[in-house]
Amino acid sequence: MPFDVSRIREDFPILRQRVHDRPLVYLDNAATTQRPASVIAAISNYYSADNSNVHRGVHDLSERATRSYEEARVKVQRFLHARDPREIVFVRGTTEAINLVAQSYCRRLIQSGDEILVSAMEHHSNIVPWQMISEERGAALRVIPINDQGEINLDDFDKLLSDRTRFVSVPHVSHVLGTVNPIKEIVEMAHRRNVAVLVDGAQSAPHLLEIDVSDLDCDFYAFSGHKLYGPTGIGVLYGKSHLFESMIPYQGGGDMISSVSFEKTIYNAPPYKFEAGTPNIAGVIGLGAAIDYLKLIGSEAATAYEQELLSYAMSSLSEVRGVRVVGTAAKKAAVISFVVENVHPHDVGTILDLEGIAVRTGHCCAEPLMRRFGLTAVTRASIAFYNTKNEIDSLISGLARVRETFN
Ligand code: C6P
Repeated sequence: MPFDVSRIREDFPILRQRVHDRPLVYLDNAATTQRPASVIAAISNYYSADNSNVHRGVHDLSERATRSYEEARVKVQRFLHARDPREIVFVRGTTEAINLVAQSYCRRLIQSGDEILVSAMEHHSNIVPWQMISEERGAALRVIPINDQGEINLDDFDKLLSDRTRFVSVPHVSHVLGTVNPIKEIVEMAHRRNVAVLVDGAQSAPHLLEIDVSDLDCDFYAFSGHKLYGPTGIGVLYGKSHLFESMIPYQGGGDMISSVSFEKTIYNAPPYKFEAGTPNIAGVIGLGAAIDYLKLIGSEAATAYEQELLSYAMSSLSEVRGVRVVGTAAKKAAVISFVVENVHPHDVGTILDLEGIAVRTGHCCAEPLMRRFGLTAVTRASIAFYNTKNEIDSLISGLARVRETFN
């Protein structure tokens, strides 16, 4: 059955609006996606009917809230193909998930002279937490290079792996280049040296939609709810049970303990020992609703449709004079960064905005990657399954307007 995008668009109320008197063309999905009405309703229903704290009350409202919260954990477990719901920790987003691993796993592990490997295509969230730990522990951050298409060469990765390597953290999908990285191979190679791997899934969860952490065999996997058609302020850290068991939490507070005295605290079991304080209950429930929605529309059809839009956009862009795409990997998700000759990306973004088209411009939280390509900024159009070929055509016409303005 063909993917019925007009039908899908009806599920997203925000897409019906006009911006600067033009129909909104939302192509900033890598920054954050829009939410279907069912996610908005789930949050509203929770606050209207069940709002209460979780894991704390014996009253009915608290039990309902707890049930919905824990059901959402199971939905995430199934979405990621994790073995056990206890391998799912709720956090604020990918950034907090990475910081949790840096502080609770790596801090004790890393010694002076050790090395942590990241790639040249990282988001700042997958650089800075490792730099902080490296500086504190006297370790070094090493960078896996990428080629001009924006791909990791596994031989280069192999050369960097050594007896000093203690940890590897790489993105599944690049938020600037769209590259889909060979995670399974990277994990296999790191594991041969007993090195654990974190996968930054901020962009893969929304674009690949089928994530199988058991098959990838990664040790940690992080993603953000707001990029997966869910709420902001909620995200997920998957971790293998034996690792979560061995880790010491870096945030203390309510709900993460099994007993407290002034002399000693005994921590709760995972995942609760990493969820100190009242969590984002509405966010968790909204994320569960987003996963339900993705199941309903069929992730295979949605990703196939997105790939079709990607090919259409790439070939349309190749015909616009003066436009150069940055990131042309053989395996690519629907994220397209480009530069327009002699026009600053902020000017491109402003002119497109006047046409009702939302894109991201700037360094995209990837300054080292910009430098790798000799740039300071790009324009990025990132596609979701609710976008259309007509919207890609609008982008192309908008770029023609950019060229006219600056010629
Ligand atoms: N990228 C973008 O416009 P948070 O902010 O915690 O939800 O996600 C951080 C993050 C980590 N890794 C990757 C690969 C990402 O793309 C992001 C967020 C957005 O590209 C906002 S900067």
